Amino acid sequence: MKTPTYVAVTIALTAVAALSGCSDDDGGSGGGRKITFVQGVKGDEFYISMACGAQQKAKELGVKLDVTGADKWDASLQTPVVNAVAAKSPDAVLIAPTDTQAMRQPEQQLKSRGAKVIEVDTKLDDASIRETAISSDNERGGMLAAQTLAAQVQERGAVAAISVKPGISTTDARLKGFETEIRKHPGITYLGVQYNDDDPAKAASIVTSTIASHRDLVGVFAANVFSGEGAATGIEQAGRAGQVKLIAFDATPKQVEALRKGSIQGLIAQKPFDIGAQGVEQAVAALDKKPVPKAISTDLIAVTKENVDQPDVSKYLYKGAC
Ligand code: T6T
Repeated sequence: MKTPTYVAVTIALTAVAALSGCSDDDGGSGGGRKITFVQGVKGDEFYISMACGAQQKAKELGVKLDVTGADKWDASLQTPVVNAVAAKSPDAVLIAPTDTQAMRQPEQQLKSRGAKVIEVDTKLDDASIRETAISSDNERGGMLAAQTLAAQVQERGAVAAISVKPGISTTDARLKGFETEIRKHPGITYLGVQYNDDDPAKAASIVTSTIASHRDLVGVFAANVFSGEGAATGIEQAGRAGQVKLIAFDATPKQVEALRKGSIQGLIAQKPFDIGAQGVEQAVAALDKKPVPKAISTDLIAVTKENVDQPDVSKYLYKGAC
């Protein structure tokens, strides 16, 4: 029998590959693979923007992408979501684990069922499960926030911080960066951090009661979206908008509106769209057995009333839909 030529072999292989759902690297190397994105929480424009980036990259690479998440930031609610995803045996999963420890076992189950695990935004303490972790340099972001706040309060007075809960890799790193930096400003007294369980109403009441109990309070650092939206509301309710300076992480439409109104003085915007796109790209690379860097750090941008409408800034503001 005549040896089939290279071309014939290739065609045959491709046909087999297409049937089995894995491709032979034809550039759009996603070839029908299934990837699921498990957000930290649903309804958060940070993750909605991340899903937009992931969707766009998935389309480009010919990957089928599902997006899911729990209704509240809570590991006990995220665990059943991850278990349901594992049961569907996706080829890869992008996940923002809501706790550095409690989400280890559910992620291990994903890997045991053959999925490539890509951690986006947050990560576990244990690095052995993930292919890579893609996130902002959160500690540097916290330092940037402290420098911006210190300048806003002319290096004098008492400042406080507000965050979600301990045990979240991102907000813990932001606090670490903020606290390390703010302690270098001798004229400033740091009152410590209070937690709001990712609930903007709780954040608002924490801030109003802190203002009431600390007449010398001149500034607040809010470590994420709902901490920032709540803190802005609290400062407005206390009638101290613009007097008590607020620097918040993230840049949702509501946070940007508060920036324009003057109840927020600065935002540290992440690039969730880029994190999402990178997540899918690295998932496909891992599935193609290509080398994947152990960690990828994405940029941050400081947003103020002065630069918020500049094109190279406004393109990073978060969206409520793609
Ligand atoms: O700040 C982002 C994210 O980076 C953090 O891990 C959790 O909170 C947000 O989703 C905003 O709500």
